[in-house]
Amino acid sequence: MGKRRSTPVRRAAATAYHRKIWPWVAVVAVGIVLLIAARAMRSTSATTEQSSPVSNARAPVHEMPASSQFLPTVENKARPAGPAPEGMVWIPGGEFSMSAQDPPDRNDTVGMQATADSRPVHRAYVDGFWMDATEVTNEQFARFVKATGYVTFAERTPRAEDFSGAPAENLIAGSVVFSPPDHAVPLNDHFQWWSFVNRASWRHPLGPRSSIAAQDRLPVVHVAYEDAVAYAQWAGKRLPTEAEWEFAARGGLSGNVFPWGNEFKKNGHWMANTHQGHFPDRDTGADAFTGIGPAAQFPPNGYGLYDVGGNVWEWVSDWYRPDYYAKLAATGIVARNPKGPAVPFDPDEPGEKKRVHRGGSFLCTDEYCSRYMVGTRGKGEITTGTNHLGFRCVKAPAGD
Ligand SMILES: [Ca+2]
Ligand SMILES: [Ca+2]
Repeated sequence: MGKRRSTPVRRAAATAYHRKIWPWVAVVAVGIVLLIAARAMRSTSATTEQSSPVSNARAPVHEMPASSQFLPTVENKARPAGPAPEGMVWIPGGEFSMSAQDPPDRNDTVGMQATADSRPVHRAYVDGFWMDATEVTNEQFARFVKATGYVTFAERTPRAEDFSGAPAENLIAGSVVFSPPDHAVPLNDHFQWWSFVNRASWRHPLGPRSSIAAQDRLPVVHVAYEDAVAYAQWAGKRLPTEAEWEFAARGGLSGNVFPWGNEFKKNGHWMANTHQGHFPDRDTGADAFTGIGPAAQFPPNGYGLYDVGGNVWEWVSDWYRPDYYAKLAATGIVARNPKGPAVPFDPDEPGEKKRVHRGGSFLCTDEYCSRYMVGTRGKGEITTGTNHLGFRCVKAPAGD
């Protein structure tokens, strides 16, 4: 594993990433309380949330329901003519209830504060679109790079003229890598398992001695937001909005904790690549994958999407603000094709420009990060890639 040396900007990026998860870490320090809280939420959800049959009726756009509870997803009926673009599935769009479930009897730090910025439940509408069935893979990204000569953010060596005063030895390319200790560590020190690694990149996910040989089907990682946008533009696609991503991830259901329902293991079967064992030092791989896994190894959701829970986090195009949902709800009308706030703001790090991440990763566990829960949100500084962050694309139907 590479040494932890970084340029100011890379160090800032790495620090931003670390600080991003700081609130979670702080909460984990009282792990037993969190476990109880998370399980209580799931138990509550399992008994109060209802999966709803999908309607074919087009949703009228109307005033926001007064209820803060989840209401049925109402899909659009129209579907574009012709075959699906390669590797994509049709997401009908429509009206749905967005966010993580508000516990009915409290407004606390349920599930690692997983729902603190995804409240309240509010109604949104999105038009239909095509979506990549899987996270963008190494094979797909390699084709893009071969065709364009694109160099990702993590691969670029910072220029001295951009960082006056920075020692030359600190002007190095690299990215943030999960580097777990071989023993249990306190969960309040994320530097125990995250490191800035010199020359880590999508080609070398764990550092310069690693490679992606024979890993064509693994999702590409270490992509900054601009890298994901560049790929999408080359492919004739774009990144999804957060609302599009959540509509798609819910698969036509409403109010479920996970993309597949309310039970983490459906009929006893693993449904996503997450982390089992003691975090961060021991991933047992009980779900068949220790660390990252190839795309599409678990059942798809109701729309045919794989890995919308777990494996790698996914960039979406919305800027991050923790109060965005509250502002939408306060308008009193259904949010129509919401695209996020005009400017980013994270009170934890006011100077950072962050966009939203969704879906959790192979590092998420109910004792540390439970954001494979479908309504929950993540966030990340836009130049910071890691080896558990990727993306997938969407595309408007022909004629739109
Ligand atoms: Ca796993
Ligand atoms: Ca994912």
